[in-house]
Amino acid sequence: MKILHTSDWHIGQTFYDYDRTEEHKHFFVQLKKIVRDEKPDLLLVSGDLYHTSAPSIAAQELYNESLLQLRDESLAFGGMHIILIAGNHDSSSKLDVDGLLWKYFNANVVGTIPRDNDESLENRAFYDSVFAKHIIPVRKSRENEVLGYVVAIPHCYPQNFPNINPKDGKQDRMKKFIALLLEKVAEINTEGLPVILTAHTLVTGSNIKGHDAIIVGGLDNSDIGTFSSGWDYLALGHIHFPQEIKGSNGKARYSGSPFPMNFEEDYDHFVNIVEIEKRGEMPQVRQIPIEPLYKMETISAKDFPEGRRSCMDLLPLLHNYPPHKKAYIRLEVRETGELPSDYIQRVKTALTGKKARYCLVKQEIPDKPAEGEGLSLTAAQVGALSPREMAEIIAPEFFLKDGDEKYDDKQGLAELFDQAVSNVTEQLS
Ligand SMILES: [Mn+2]
Repeated sequence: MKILHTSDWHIGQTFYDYDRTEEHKHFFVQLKKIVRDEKPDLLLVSGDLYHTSAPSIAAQELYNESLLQLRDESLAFGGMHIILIAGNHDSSSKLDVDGLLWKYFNANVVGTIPRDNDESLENRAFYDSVFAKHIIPVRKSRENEVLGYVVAIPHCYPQNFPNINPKDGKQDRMKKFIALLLEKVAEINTEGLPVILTAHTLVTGSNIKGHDAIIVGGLDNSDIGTFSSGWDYLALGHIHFPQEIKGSNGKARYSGSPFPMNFEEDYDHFVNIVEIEKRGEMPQVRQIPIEPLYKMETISAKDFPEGRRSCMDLLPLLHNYPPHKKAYIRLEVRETGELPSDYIQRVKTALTGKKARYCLVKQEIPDKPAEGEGLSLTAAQVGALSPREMAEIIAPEFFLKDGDEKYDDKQGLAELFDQAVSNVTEQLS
């Protein structure tokens, strides 16, 4: 079985007010060519299809059109199965509704995980519906033979997984749910076909390069042991940096997002081609690079060899910026005080007529002030801070006093803060 694994498309993202539709289209042109060249049996998308839970009409149109075109492309070589799961950015219930129609195009969209008042194993009807939704036999077309199985686990907070044993803690719920699905697959997979597990989650110990600590922080980490055994490839989504999970022997991987979603993601991006013939065989994995339409470019005063230079010294670099180069531009300046009031205007003027898109100026944050001195941040500095960075500056300033043992646990405080932000984000989403 040949699988094209990708994730974290984030269709409909706007970046500093710039619409990214053109960039997504550029990605889908490349993805269609990969489908044409590689002829996969399965296109597997591990969550964050959309950037927001209420995507615009234009974003939904691009999603529908692209999936239909990918499917049409596959008809030339006998078809391919398409399987998509919800990520934390998606509206899982909305994806379920759309999925009612997609199944007629040999595409399974797995949004929510069913729940019931009685989730004990005696409730056979409930678990039959769970197995029917989350265990997907892979077929090139709806009439074809089964080539393998996908166990699909959409994004779900650990406490919201079915409660097989009411005494279980929240992390155990997820682990037992996945183990139950894999046991069921083992029972029906009498021919020894390959088994693929897909999930949208943070696996403990993965490289979170490019992600805000808040988004991936908190307590919702899953140890690789959470995914039990009985699968040949674990197709992960959520982390945008492509990588294999340590301790998985190369069998568990984040494909990564197809192009950068922020300035920290200016590394190479890929989709994965995975080949597995039989249950228990090592998957053969190849990464196929995706060329971004716009690059992420940080122009920094730190790059001057002479050290500290004025923000004004960056302006000639912008004037000389190649006019046809497509890039998002972030400036990093070393000034800790107020910038000249016309600075942003001068930056924009320097880029006039060029393809480059100005995004922001990131100012260096001043060192902790001496005792008695107040902390002062400019508006630009505040705007460039993440909630966690803000808390780290504010907390010692207002709440922590020397020798105050109760609040001296920095790590503990940071975790509490992450948890609070994650709770709020959950309520808002
Ligand atoms: Mn994502």
